[in-house]
This record gives sequence, C-alpha cells and structure tokens, in this order.
Amino acid sequence: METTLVLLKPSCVQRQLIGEIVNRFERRGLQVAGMKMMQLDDNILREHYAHLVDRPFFPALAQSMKASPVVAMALRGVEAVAVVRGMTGYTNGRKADPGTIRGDYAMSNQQNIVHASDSPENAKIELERFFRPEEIFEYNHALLSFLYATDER
Ligand code: IDP
Ligand code: MG
Repeated sequence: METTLVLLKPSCVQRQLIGEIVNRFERRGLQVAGMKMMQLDDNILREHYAHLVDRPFFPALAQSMKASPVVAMALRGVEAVAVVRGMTGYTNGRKADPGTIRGDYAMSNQQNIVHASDSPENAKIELERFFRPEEIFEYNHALLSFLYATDER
C-alpha cells in the first residue's frame, strides 16, 4: 500500500468543490487516511514549490495558494501515487483530458483545483510536510477484499 498527499487548493475550496473531489477519490476506492483544513504561508509554499521558486509566476502561485485555507488529504491504496496523479490530469486544465479532475473542473494552468504528489519519494516528504505522524491513521479498510484481489494487496 502507498499513501500520497493531495491538496485541495483554494480554487477547489472557493468553488465549493471539496465534496465532489473527495467523492471522486473515495469512489475510486482510495482510503482517506488523513484530512484537515489548513492555511498555508510563504514558508511552507517555498518548500513545497521549491522547484518553482525562481519562476516568474511563483509570487502569483503563492498568492493563489494563500487565498483561502486548503484541504490536505492523505490517500491510501495500491499504487496510490500513480493512480491519484492519473486522476489529477495534466497541469494545465485547458489541456487536461476530460475525465481527469483538472480536465473536468479547471480552465487554468495555475488555478487547477488539486495538488498531488508525483512520486513515492516525494509523497513521503510531502506527507511529512503537511501532517504530523498522529494525523495519518492506519485503520481497517472493510471493503479491501472487494477492491483488490488477494495477490494485489
Ligand atoms: P503539477 O501540479 O501538475 O505537479 P508543477 O509543475 O509541479 O505541476 O507545478 C505546480 C503548480 O504550479 C501547478 O499545479 C500550478 O498550480 C502552478 N504552475 C505550474 N506551471 C505554471 C505556469 O506556467 N503558470 C502558472 N502557474 C503554474
Ligand atoms: Mg508537481
């Protein structure tokens, strides 16, 4: 099992899409292992978007990520990182495939509804960035035997 980090960005929270997006992840069969609302600041954003801090659009990106609280989620499942990235779709909502979250809800390269970790290594780092250990739960997933074959779990 893998656990991955998702952020429901201010573009999701302000458009009142929290429930719809959480519903998509749950219906796919991902287990919610942690979830909380938080207000991001420049410190955490400079860390989280370290690969983008030198880009000209970074100040606008940081501003957009501070525009309201976000919802941080830890989602668990077999190959959860790749599954959730697949559900997220291409960064630019205008180019994202229909059926992906960005392809169904976003028209923007920046205001693109969700963040999702892009590798298991980054998922571990990002989960530690946004959650304390006791905020991520290990609990029985009652439907597990109907979500996966025995040799997949
Ligand atoms: P990702 O979210 O699909 O992993 P990254 O390249 O890691 O994409 O970029 C992180 C976030 O920065 C994007 O989700 C988007 O909100 C924003 N971003 C990326 N490229 C641009 C750009 O060219 N203009 C404005 N915002 C951008
Ligand atoms: Mg990224």
